[in-house]
Amino acid sequence: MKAVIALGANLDDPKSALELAIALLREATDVISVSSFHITKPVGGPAQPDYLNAVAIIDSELPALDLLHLLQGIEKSMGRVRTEKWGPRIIDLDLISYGSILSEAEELTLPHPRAHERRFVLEPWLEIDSEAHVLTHGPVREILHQLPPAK
Ligand code: A4P
Ligand code: MG
Repeated sequence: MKAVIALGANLDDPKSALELAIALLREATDVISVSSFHITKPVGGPAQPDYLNAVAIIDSELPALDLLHLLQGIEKSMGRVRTEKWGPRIIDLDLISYGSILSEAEELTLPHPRAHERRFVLEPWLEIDSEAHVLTHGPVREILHQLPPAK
């Protein structure tokens, strides 16, 4: 099943962090494609450095929660410490969508509840999948047209 994963980093050396996270994903799953790295302004949270964001599409047969735990294991192995909500981070791996699974559980909401409002997710995703869709909100190309321009 196809999974869309958003990667973000804005501490230390974000480029190396994204590269390492992708290498670890390749060890654990079948990575189909990876977008370029986009420099983005932080959305929400405290004053913090710009982010480097990317999206990867992988193929996986894992149950959804196992896939989430795999992503969290990669974050942990890279030294991510959870402090402030939306605060700066060494690496963030979010599961944006997984096949056609719909979930409203707090531990794993699918599609990711904020993906459709975030250019830093939608733009790299569209770059590697021109047909990208957010199950609950429609084609990424159209959602992007309706979002306010990046600040
Ligand atoms: N969780 C529920 N659904 C999911 C899902 N689909 N994928 C739960 C991943 N996790 C999911 O996540 C908090 C909880 O969400 C977890 O316990 C998990 O079970 P977290 O990674 O611990 O905390 P977080 O990342 O700080 O929170 P959250 O809500 O994921 O933050 P966001 O919404 O990802 O925002 N600006 C720019 N330019 N670029 C960024 O990458 N990122 C954020 C973080 C804010 N601003 C940003 C960026
Ligand atoms: Mg997260």
